[in-house]
Amino acid sequence: MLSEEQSYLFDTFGYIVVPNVISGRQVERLQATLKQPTEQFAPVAQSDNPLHWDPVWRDLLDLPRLAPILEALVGNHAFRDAFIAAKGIPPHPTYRLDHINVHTHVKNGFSGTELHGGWLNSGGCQYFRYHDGQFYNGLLAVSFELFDTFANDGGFACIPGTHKSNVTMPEHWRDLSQGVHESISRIAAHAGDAIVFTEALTHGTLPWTVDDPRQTIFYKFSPHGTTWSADFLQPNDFAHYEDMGDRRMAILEAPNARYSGRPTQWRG
Ligand SMILES: O=C(O)CCC(=O)C(=O)O
Repeated sequence: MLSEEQSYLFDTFGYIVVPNVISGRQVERLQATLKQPTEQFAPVAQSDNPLHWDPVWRDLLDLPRLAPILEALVGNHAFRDAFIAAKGIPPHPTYRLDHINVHTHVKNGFSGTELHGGWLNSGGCQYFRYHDGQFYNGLLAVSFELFDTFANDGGFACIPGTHKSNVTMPEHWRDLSQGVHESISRIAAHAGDAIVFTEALTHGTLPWTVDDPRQTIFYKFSPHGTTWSADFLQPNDFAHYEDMGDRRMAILEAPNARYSGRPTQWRG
């Protein structure tokens, strides 16, 4: 569930900052076990996926403070309600992990990225919708800052409200290395906080102008039946880890409608 404030802010701005989602000890463990930056371009071998690096990376799949927020923003509300009505208990998470990005390249002198986001160029998978009291998001990013980003007034930049915009952004605002227009918000966060934003929002990375480090881990979640990434994880690659319960395995299931009798169930 989202609180009343979170619901209002996410609907209005397209993002929320959730404080203290991971503990100081987890932040230290993530810093200590981070092996390499990862992106989809060029693709990282599945055997090098961060979920293999240390149990703490698998803990991020299903955090107690985040799971209800993901269910409210990405989950399949109709499926969940029907399951509860029939069985009296909630189903496993009705959303999936799409991909993970690990960013370590933002250092003093980093000039910033281009603003991007929205559904137009995504083939439809980066949508935002609100209908009948429920949120629907095609790709939801959760960014975990491993260091405070207050030093640089934020690393994450966005234009709040653009997840619902109808008019194209002035093109000369796009390249943040050429200047950051005053309408672009700088979103600061403490280590351990999570910035939760819809990829329907126009967003990017600010120029980084201080010596303080920035390391950010992005876990991006989709509805169970859709995908952004072409590189689906195989749940059975993780089944041998003792910490991988059914909830975490469900989050790794490849995109499908989750119909009964499907051949892709995580435990054979
Ligand atoms: O640096 C950031 O926080 C923004 C990253 C970004 O643009 C993205 O994940 O799509």
